[in-house]
Parts: sequence; C-alpha cells; structure tokens
Amino acid sequence: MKKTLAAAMAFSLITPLAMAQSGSALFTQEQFQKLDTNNDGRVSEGEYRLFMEDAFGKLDADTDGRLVPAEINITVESFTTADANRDGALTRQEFLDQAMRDFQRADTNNDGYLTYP
Ligand SMILES: [Ca+2]
Ligand SMILES: [Ca+2]
Ligand SMILES: [Ca+2]
Repeated sequence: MKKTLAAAMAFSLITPLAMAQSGSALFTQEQFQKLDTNNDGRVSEGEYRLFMEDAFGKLDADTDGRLVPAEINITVESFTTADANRDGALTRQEFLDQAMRDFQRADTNNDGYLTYP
C-alpha cells in the first residue's frame, strides 16, 4: 500500500529517538512547508497538532479509531513508547500525546514554535 506523505511524516515524527537526536532538522524543507500552513516560516503547536490529527485519520485504515502496528509502520520500541496503556493499539489521544511530546522535545528553545534551520 502506498503511503501518503502525511503518513510517512507521522512515522518519522513519532520516532522519539530520531527526534531527540536531530530536533527540527528532522524535517525536510518540503515537509516543513507542509506543516507550516500559514507560511510564517515556523510551525506552531496548533499547526503541528492539526497535521497529526489529519495523519491519524489517514493512518487508521479500518477507521476504528485505533492504530495497530499493521497500520503504522514504526519500530516496536516507538510503538510501545506511544502506547501509554500497553493495550497494543494507539488511540487518537495516545497518538497525539506522543506527537506533542515529540514537538516539545524538538522545540529546544521552548518558544512554542519549530523553525527550519
Ligand atoms: Ca506557521
Ligand atoms: Ca485502526
Ligand atoms: Ca493504547
């Protein structure tokens, strides 16, 4: 199955280790521009959250509101990190919680925005 760009991004964004190592440099410029919906040169928490909510909908192939490992092609380690209640599926809330943790980790100067280097 061909993955959308949003889905591909979600995979990378939800990988805490990659994020911790490279911060917002994890994005390509193209990805950054997709996230920066108001084109002000930075990605706010709101822009990021909207994108990830959209990504969740795209990833949830059977639309049951839960992502299982077959739907989200990430490492077991990343999946387990995001799966807060360890039930083997990510709810929208678990997915977004992890996404926002990634955002905050990438926002190294804590100003609520990610900028492209
Ligand atoms: Ca923006
Ligand atoms: Ca599902
Ligand atoms: Ca869960």
